[in-house]
Formats: sequence, structure tokens, C-alpha cells
Amino acid sequence: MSEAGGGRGFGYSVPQRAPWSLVAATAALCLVSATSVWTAGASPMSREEKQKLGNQVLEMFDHAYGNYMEHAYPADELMPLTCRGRVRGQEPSRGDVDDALGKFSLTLIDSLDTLVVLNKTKEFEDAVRKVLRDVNLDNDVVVSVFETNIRVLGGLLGGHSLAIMLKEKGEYMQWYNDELLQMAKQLGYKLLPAFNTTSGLPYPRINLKFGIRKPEARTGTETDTCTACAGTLILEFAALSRFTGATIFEEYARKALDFLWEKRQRSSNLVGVTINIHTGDWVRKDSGVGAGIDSYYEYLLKAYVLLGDDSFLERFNTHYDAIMRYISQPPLLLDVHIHKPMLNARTWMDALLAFFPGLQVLKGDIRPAIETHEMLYQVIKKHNFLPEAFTTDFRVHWAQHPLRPEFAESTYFLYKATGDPYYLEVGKTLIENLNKYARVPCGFAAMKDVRTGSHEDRMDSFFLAEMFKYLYLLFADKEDVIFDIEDYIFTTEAHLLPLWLSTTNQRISKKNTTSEYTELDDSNFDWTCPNTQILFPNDPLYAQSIREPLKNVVDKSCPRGIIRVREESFRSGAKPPLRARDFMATNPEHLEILKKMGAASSIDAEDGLRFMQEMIELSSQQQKEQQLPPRAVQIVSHPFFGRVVLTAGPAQFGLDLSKHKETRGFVASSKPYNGCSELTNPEAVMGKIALIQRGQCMFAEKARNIQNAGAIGGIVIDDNEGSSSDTAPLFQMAGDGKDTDDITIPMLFLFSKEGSIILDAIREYEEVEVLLSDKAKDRDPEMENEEQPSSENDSQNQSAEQIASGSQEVDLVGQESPEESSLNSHPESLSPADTDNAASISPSEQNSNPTENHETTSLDDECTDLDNQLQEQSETEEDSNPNVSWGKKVQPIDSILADWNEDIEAFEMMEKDEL
Ligand code: DMJ
Repeated sequence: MSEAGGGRGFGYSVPQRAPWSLVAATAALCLVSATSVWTAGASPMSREEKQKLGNQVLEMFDHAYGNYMEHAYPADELMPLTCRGRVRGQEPSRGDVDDALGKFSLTLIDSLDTLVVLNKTKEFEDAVRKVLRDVNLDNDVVVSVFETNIRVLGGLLGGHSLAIMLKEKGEYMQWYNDELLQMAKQLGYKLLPAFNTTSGLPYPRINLKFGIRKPEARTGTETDTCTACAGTLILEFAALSRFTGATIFEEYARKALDFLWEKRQRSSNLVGVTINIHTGDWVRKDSGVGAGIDSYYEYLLKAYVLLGDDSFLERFNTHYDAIMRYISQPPLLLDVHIHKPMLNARTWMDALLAFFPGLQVLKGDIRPAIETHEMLYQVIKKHNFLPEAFTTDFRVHWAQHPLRPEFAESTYFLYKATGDPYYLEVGKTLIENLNKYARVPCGFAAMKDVRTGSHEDRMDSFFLAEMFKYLYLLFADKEDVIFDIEDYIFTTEAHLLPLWLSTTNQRISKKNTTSEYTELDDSNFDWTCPNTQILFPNDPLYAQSIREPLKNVVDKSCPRGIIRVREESFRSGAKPPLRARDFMATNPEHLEILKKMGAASSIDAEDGLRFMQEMIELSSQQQKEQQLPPRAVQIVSHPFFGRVVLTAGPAQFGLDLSKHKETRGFVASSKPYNGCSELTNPEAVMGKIALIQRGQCMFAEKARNIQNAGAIGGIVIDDNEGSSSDTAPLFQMAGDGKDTDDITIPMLFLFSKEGSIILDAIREYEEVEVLLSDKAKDRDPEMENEEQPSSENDSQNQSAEQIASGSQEVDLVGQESPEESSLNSHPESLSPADTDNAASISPSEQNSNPTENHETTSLDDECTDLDNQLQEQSETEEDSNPNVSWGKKVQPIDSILADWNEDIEAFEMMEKDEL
């Protein structure tokens, strides 16, 4: 049997096994309804256009996968800027991120089932042969148990699932004899020692060769793991058990889940972000649906779908009720404290939570899914990508974006659930942005900073495992995929596991915990799919009507805290709590409130805690705002055409690129290369951007020397070989303590790795033109037109390859000898610049951008507008729909107070219980 809809949740068939629960059944019903009824609103997309977009996705995949195979394989990942493989130990360590790399050709394994989804069966067959021939799982490398499970074990199982499907069809893979499954089993056994704890929660890391215990293992001393790390194993482990008949894997994964469930905070039914694997104590007690927890929730619901075990659904529903009660503040999802769930733990959200609307579709709760997705889309429209973290008033908090697939995933599921072509348009924008801003000659590069558009030399394997699957499936009709996607469930890494596993090898005894679950109040799910009768069939504009009030939520937002139901009550007369940003030490009333915060009532204490927390955040934000944000060096000449954007450190002197138009020019090396004395080659740098090596004199002195020689700008390149903005925090170049007003040209700093990309380009192409700016500019449309995807790719690949194979020694005019440059003295003054974890946009940066400028200057008006809008909205919505406003119920004051009292009681109980 195959359900209608397709996709992660709804594509599953449920052959001869336990009956569906109400939730999953109604969720499936949602899709039946949605796909059979189409919606008005956004205009429907023609079959031709969908096919065109599907083909574009295929071409993009070829560009990413082809470059990985050509320039990186058998390394784990491609480094798309330097066009080579990332081999662990050969690159500077990036910390935890590197724990995904086990010298097991990660990207190839993670891409296996994508090849089949994208109809590349021949390539799949080749890829499987390569995995069997080349991949070694016995390396002396310490890897993350979580990442190895979802990417490698999941990749092998997804590959096996589709290999046996193809074999059965009779054309491809006829030689296949479960070899991928045997590898998966071997890997499964290698991961098992991680579970050797009294709690049953796995250690976060394991040595593939030596396990945990042996001294050679170099791991096993960790005490903590993240909830998602311990709670995201059941799909792969159960699949492995059921495919092979070895029950141990499923047993271990279940035990870990049982333990997490036992440890949930009993009053709030929430879990924290990290837990002690020996004692079971929560180490980090904040709780959200993003980083650290995300796929724990995902796997509870999907374990129910795959394994048909009601206890997983009951657990999921209990957590979901808590999430909707405390964390969901539509359209936002904000972390709270597990013991004090009415208290926000943060004022920002992370990008990983973008998967949640997709999970809500699986659950059947469409309305909040539409709202959160719409909010995220507006953030994307503002920055082209979802920054790793953004504040509740939608400013960038962490500026990176490693090409994460979560938003594409949710877009796909929302399209499946609503059939609304709006989501196809969203997908089209994602494709355009990837091609416009992340595509580089040798693949797709992660964004180092979405504000400047600069790149990082990184293309994570999940980009191939997930992004291309979801984008392709978004535009695909049933006949565009060679098998029935509805017969499979997607793991968190988008690997495909067949639903028939639910009835195979069911020998694991299920824990009967049903009595532990509390009866849920269904009114929390007023807007879930059971309302299909009044949703899609009668109101084809349903999804659009939910999005409409949120249309300008990001642009119109003001720097303010989120509105919680409790605060809404203050609009009706009561005094709002004092917020850190409004505090004035000279205001006696404020001082009085502060005093009270330390006093008796728990509400005052709660406000006090929040106040302190806000103060800390505010002061770190202010500190960051005093720093200059990073800048961009964009290579605009052939064959880069603006595609490669390097992250550069700013200077505290010279032309401020945030206030002036960008500076564009050809680059030339100064002589002497360190720029510490009058240049001997002024004719070479005149009218150009001079390259100077760091060291031996002050930055300002270098700037003066190149300026005197007629340079229009300068790029200082770090002399510490191998340094990179991927691994070292950027800094800003400080002046020399004297007046630097005489320096009028812009000066930027590049770490050695980024600098060598320019130096290699000079060696290869001689004439290299760059743009120095605060933010990468769109590529030159004329040059864009010259691009012919296939032939140009060839030449891009060729040039990238040439660069990759070129030596790092660059024959530069006037370059000093290695002996000279090895004199590594740094008398320049440095000051920390906006770093990786870049804070919010600084006032100067806001001023540089006309749109943002407008936003800042008209803030008060807009705040008033938004308040009025909210007010009006709740009034009008109250007329048409007495219960709903911005996803929050508009309650009469007495009911708000009753709720409030209930909150206080719960809060007091929790305090007694837990503190
Ligand atoms: C993927 O590896 C998985 O989706 C995981 O669950 C968390 N996110 C990354 C991609 O962002």
C-alpha cells in the first residue's frame, strides 16, 4: 500500500502492521486532501518550468559531485575554493566539525542514494563499486558517533536499500550481494563500544580502529553528550537490526531513547541540550528544537512511523505538547529553560531549527509550520541564506551558512502538504541563490559570512545527501523518480529506509511505558490536520491566508523582545517588566524595580533572571558592535567572474568601505613585498590594488608606502603559512597610534590561505581584478551571459584543476626571498575583529546600506506601526476568528490571568522540585 503525497512523512506505506495512530493517519489525510485539491494564490507552475528547474538541480548536483569525484575523492570532503580534498590531519583542525571526517570517503557514501533519487543509476552503480573497493572503516581516527551514524551508517543503509530495489527491478546492480549491508554491519559493530556506559547513552566519540577503552583510542574521557547525539540512532540501528537479524543494534538505540525519556524534566516535559552520560544529569538546561536536540524529536516520530511502536508516538506527542506550549511563539521558536519554561533562554534562533516545519507537517500541524517557514523565508530573502543564528528581531547573530538543507527540506514537505505553488517559487529562489552566491568554479562553497557574501573552503557532505534530494523532489512528478519514494522514510540525513522494515525481524521486546503518558489536551492542536474538512477543500487559500499577516514580519520588526502571552496582558494596563535595553541607572523607578527583582515573588525573580541574562547579552552585543565587521575581497576577472569571495579583515584606518562605494582594480605585488619601505616598483602598483605581505612594520606604514606609490587600495596577506579564516578569528588592522587621517585608500587583510587563492590566480591568469567592499556585489550580468553551463563548467573545472595542481610558490614581481619573508615579526597593532561568531550588524554597517539605514532611522515609526498592526490584526482577526491572532490565542484578560496563575504555580512547583 502506498499513501498519497510522497515525501518524508507521507510517502510511507504501511504494510501489514500495527494500525496507524490518529496522528499519523490524519497527517496522511492532510496530504491526500492537499494534493488532490489545488490552491489559488501563487500561480501554478507549468510542468515545463518544473522540469526546467529539476534539470537545473541535476546540473548543480553534477557540478558539486563531479568536482568532488574529480578533485577530492577519496578524501572525505571537497574544499571548493582550493579545489582539493579535505584530509583530516593535513588541514588545520576546525575542532568538532572535523569529527565527521573518518577518512572513509564521507561525501561519496553520503551521496549514494541521492544518485538514485536523481535518476543517475549508472553513476550509482559505479559509486557503489568504488565504496566497496576503496573505503576502509578501520582507520585510526576519532569520529563523532552521531555523525558517523547519520551520514555513514545511514548512507550505507540508504545505498543498500536502493541497491536491492534496483536489483529486483532486473536491470541494474545484478551483481550486488548485500555488500553495502555487510559494511554497514561492520560499522555498526565498531560503534557499539560507545554504548558501554551505565546509562546506555553513547559516548560522543569513538576511535574507528581502537574503540573507546584502549589507551590508543585517544577518546572515552568525555562525560557529556548532546541529546540529539544520543537520541538520533534508532532509525539506522533498527534498520540495521532488521536488515541483518542482529537485534543488538536496535536494542542499544532503544535503551538510549528510554533513558532520555526517563530523564525528561517531569514538569515541563522538555529535555535539555546536553546530558551527562554517566549520571544522566542535564548539563545544559536550555531547551529548543534546533542545535543539540533537533533530531531527537524527529526520530521519536519517525521511529513510530518506521517501527510502528506506539510508545514512540506517545513520547513524541508529550514532547510536542510541551514544545507548542513553551518554545513555539509563532512564528518564532525560542529556547527556554527546562525548569522554568516560561523563561526564554536566548534571544536568538539557530538555523538547524528550520527542519521543524517539515516535522510539523509529518505530525499534521500545518499552521505553525507555515508560519515558521514564512518567517525563515523572509530572513533568507534578506540575507540570501539562513545565517547560522539570528536574533528575535532578525539581525544576524552568527553569520556563517554551511549550505544547510533544513529549509529546503521543510519547503518540500510544506509543498507536499499544501500543494501551494508558492513553495515551488521558494525552491526556485533557493536554487537561484545557490548558483548566484555559493557556486564557485570547483563546486559550491559554504558562506563564511552571509552579510559580506564571502566564502569558506568547505562543502559539507550533507549538501549532497540532502539539499539536492529535497530540491529535486520538490519539482519532480511521480514519473521523474524511478521508484516510489512513498515506500521509504527519510532519515535526518535524508537517507532512505524502506517501510517494509516495520514488519521484518521484529524480535525486540518493546518497553511497555504507556501508563507513563499523560492524557493530552487536544485543544493545543486546534489547527492541526484533523481540521482538513475546513482547510484545504473549502479554503484553497488557506496557506496563503496564514502567510499574509507575516508578510513583513522581518522587515518591520523592531529590536525588541518577543511577545509572550504573559506580556500581552501588560498591554491591557499592567506594567510590563523592565527590559535590559530600557534600563537607566539614573532612573529611580528602574532602581526600585531592580531591588524588587531580588526579592520574594517568583515572578519578580523570573524577571530578575531574565533581566540579568539580557544585560549580559546586551553588553556582549555592544562590545561586538564596536568592532568593525569583516569585509569582502571578490575576484571579478575571468574565470571567477565574482564567484569567489574571500573573507577579509578590515582596517581601523583608511577608506571605510562600509561608507563608500567599493574599490575595484587589478592587483599587483609591491616590491619589497613587505611594503615596509618606499616601493621600488611604483609603476607596477600605480592605479592598482597592491598586495603586501604581513610583518616587519606597522600596517599603517605599509599603507602609506603603497599609497605614495599610487596604489588605490591594499591587501595585506598573512605570512603565517596555512593560516585561514576557517580556523583563526579575523582581526582588524589597527593604526600606529598616530594620526592616520592621511591614509585615504582602503586596506584589507587576508589570511594566508585566502591570500594564496589570489596569488595562485595571478600565477595562472596574470591579470586578476578584485573588488574590495563591505559586501560581495552581484556578478557582472554581461559576464554572466557569457556562461554556458556545460562548456563553461569544463573550463571552470579545468582552471580550478590547474590552480589546484599549481605549487604554492608564486613567481611574483618583486616578491622577497623565502628567507626574507620567514622573518616573522609582527609589530603591527592588532585588535580583534568581528569573528566567526560574528555578532549583530554594527551601527556603521547598518548605515552603509540604504535599506538598513532606512530601517534604523525609521525604527520608532516602524515599531509603532508594528504595534498598531498587531493590535489591528488581533482586532480584525477577533472579528473573523475569535481564537487566533498571529498564531497566539487572543484571550480575555481573566483567562490570561488564570493562565498566568497556573504558570506561577507550575513555576513554583518546579522550583521546589528542581532547584
Ligand atoms: C545534517 O547532517 C543532518 O540533517 C543533521 O540532523 C543536522 N544537520 C545537518 C545539516 O545541517
